[in-house]
Amino acid sequence: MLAVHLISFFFSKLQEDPTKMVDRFLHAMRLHDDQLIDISARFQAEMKKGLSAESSAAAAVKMLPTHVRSTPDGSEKGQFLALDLGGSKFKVLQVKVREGMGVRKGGVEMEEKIYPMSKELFNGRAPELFDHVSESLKDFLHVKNISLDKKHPLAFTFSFPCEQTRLDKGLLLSWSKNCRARGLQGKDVVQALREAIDRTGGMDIEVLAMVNDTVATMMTCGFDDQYCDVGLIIGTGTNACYMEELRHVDLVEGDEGRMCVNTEWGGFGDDGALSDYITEFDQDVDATSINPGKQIFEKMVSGMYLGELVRLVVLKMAKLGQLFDGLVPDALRTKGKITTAHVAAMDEYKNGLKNTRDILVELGLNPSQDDCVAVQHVSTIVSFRSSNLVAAGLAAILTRIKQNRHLRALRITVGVDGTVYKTHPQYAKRLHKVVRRLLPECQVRFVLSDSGSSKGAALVTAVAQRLASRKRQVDETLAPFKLSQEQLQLVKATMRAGLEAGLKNKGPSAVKMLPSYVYHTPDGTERGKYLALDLGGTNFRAMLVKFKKGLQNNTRLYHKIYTVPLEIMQGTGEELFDHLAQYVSDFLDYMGMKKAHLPAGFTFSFPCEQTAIDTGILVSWTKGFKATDCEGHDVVNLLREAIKRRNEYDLDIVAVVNDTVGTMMSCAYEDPQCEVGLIAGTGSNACYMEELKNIEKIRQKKQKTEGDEETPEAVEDKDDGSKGDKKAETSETSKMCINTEWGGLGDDGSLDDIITPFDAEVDHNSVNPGKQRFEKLTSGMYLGEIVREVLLDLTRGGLLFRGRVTETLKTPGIFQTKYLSQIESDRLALLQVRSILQHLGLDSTCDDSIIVKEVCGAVSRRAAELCGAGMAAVVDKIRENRGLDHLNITVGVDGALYKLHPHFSGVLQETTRVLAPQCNVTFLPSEEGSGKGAALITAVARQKRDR
Ligand code: 0WK
Ligand code: 0WK
Ligand code: BGC
Ligand code: BGC
Repeated sequence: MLAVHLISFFFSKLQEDPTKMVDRFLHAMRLHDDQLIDISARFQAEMKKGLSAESSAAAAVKMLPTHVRSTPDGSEKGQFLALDLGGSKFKVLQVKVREGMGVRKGGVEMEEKIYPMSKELFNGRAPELFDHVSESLKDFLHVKNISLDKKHPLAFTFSFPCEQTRLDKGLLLSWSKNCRARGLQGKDVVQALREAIDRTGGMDIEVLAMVNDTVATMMTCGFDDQYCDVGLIIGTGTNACYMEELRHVDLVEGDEGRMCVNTEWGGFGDDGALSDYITEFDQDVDATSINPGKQIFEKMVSGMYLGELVRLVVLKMAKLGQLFDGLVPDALRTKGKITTAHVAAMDEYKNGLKNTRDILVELGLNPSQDDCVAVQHVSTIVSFRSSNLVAAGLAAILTRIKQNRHLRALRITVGVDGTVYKTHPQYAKRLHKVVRRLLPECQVRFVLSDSGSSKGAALVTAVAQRLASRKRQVDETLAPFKLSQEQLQLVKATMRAGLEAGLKNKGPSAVKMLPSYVYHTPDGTERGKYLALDLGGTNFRAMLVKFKKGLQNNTRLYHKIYTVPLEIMQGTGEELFDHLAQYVSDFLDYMGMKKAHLPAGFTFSFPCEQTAIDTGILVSWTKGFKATDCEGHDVVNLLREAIKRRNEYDLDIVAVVNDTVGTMMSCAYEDPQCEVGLIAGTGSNACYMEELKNIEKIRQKKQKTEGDEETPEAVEDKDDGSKGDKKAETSETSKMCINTEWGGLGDDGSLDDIITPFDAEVDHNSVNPGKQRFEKLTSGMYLGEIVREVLLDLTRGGLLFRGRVTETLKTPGIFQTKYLSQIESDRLALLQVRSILQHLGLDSTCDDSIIVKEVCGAVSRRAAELCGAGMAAVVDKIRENRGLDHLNITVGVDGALYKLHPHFSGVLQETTRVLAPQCNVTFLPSEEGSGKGAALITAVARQKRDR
């Protein structure tokens, strides 16, 4: 006998180290980093498939939208009931979030009771299963003495794959783990619960939200950690969710913000994507499961299967005589005899080996030390593979989040729950280590959900309630900006009345309708070299324009832009014009034409009363200008005097034009049908060719002067040198361009019904309160301010920026209109919106950014619609002037708002089309600004003057 022991001991010494034997036997399960990286890459590909509308239906990794759009932000509160079904335990809970007695400040109070959930119920019919759930709920209300009469909001954690169209509706796609109750697949689980609650009766429950346990776990951990954007379950089943950019979730409308996606990664490999990693043991586990071919990844990872995997491996090794001298007791042949709890026990650091012996003895074996070492090592390898696979899956998710957020390094927290992760000592540590090894550039924190997922489910419900109430309040705030067709029709009519009134009376009218003394659009005969000076909204521009012989657009332009400092815009008139004269001097130096004595056209984008082409009495400053001693003065003289004061060059200022007129002329040079000019920039204004006979103030003036002698102009008009047709033309020189100055519409209160308190505030804080009301609803100078006022109001209401009214937000002019254009561009993910807000010193959440974008959209849309209504009034007037049923006309347009804002021009055009259906209006953006137009007018005026 001793001899036998010596031989077997010697043999065993000869025999190799049992762990080496197991390593070889299970080499397919021992995954190296490059394999994990490969699996991670495959999983990333699967995620993309699941997210894209084309391939999601067939995707193995379902990537289910959860309609949870944000993680907790600290404002959730309320009392909720919660059901937690699908994990190893079925729980009913009451969750008090920051509310109710004894809840420590900012804390959450929870009461829970676990109710048995028998196999029969899981394998029976769904209605019975849900009856048991609702009866347990009713029992819980009794036990916890919670009133049955009060309406209770309920959060439902249901840990199976559901296709959700909204938070409180989800169709069960398929059962998993150990449940397969009949009659629920493809049906709405929330409806099934509501029906069961009605069947049980005697309680008033409002099921507000259904969430997957991964989502609830993420929210639970997100309560204390704002970086928690991933939820992970490694329990009976396994799964993960994370906050994905909504624009990547094809199956959900909108591309603003984020949405939590339940990956259902348990299905990874169901399409064969993991076939080269599937071992025979995995195939056996799958073949004997209730859902063969399904949840392949889950069956390699989760607690429901780890024990079985170990059993099958040990069984095979025993059969091959590598263990227990080939003894194979029945217990070892019996499914489920080795549980995951056994695997955890065997894998324990200190007592693992002892536990292994106890477990094997329990199975009716008498294991040798090596057997125990070998079996323990099998458990280690099986659990190690599980944590490695989870690490590969997590690495894929975290890499995707990093890419989504364009970050080089990602700081993130993963909220975790599940018996395997919680009770399997080595598991968590191994997982953390491998994830950090696979993603060295990521700072990953793992937080164990200490109280199950229901806190999270309650928070989802609280968030749902908060988001719903906030959306309602934001919509209420923005409703006055949403103009109805009727209101826009009314604005059109009001504008029309303003045009008519302005043409009629000599005195002040809201829409000033200022004659420009430009009688016709260019005819291509213009020749020569001209200097065009352009004082617009934000800049002063000097331009040299040359018109040469031969084909149409033969113009050469050289220009230079100068920024007019605020203190000059609001200083003295003398300083302002000295500055302009200095800019001109700099430009002539730059062009080497100081001695040229050029003819110049002066685009002056402010309302000027003109009595001739080269005079313009400034009526009133607009757009933030308020230089003194200018209003009521002839701006041409002010410039001439400034040039004289410099006494280093001379200009022949032949014409002064409004930028709308300059823009119309510039565009008419390209398209003769252009008879309207529109500026949608810092300011807002339009001009158009009006019938002379309708311009009463001209006629009146003419009649008055004609009364006492023949007026030179009239004579002048008669012959402007171009013989023949010119002669003909003068007789029917029937039109003159009118600078409407429509910015003043509403100065007489005619727009008060659509002016909101925010508009009133902007007007109040402007340098010209009560003036330019239409402009203050439509132009770039003010849109940013309107948005800021709305954001202030929403923040004061606690709906934005966590209710924190920062100095930044109170700073006028901080929200420049260019930000609107940036924020509203479709290409721009909300991230960039956030960085713009960050840049403005406004720390915002995703939801905040959504609201900011919505406010910008509402304000800019209204501006475009109002301009469209104004333009409809102008073109319809021209059509009626000419007694036409249908008018084809072109509008020359310029201005940063029209040219740079992503939606403004489209909404303006659409509104004009709808409100002036008998006009076919082409909008032609002017290429080179109004300078060319000014030069054209100067060319015509000089021809006439010098003839
Ligand atoms: C506890 C959570 C529950 C989840 C479970 C998963 O409260 O929602 O389903 O963890 O772990 P398991 O119980 O399946 O091990
Ligand atoms: C460019 C024109 C200029 C006009 C300006 C308006 O050349 O005359 O004043 O557009 O646009 P803003 O600069 O105000 O956006
Ligand atoms: C289910 C998931 C669930 C996971 C963890 C899986 O079997 O399909 O919905 O999140 O188990 O409980
Ligand atoms: C001025 C107009 C100008 C418009 C666009 C308004 O503030 O009153 O003269 O055309 O801005 O620049």
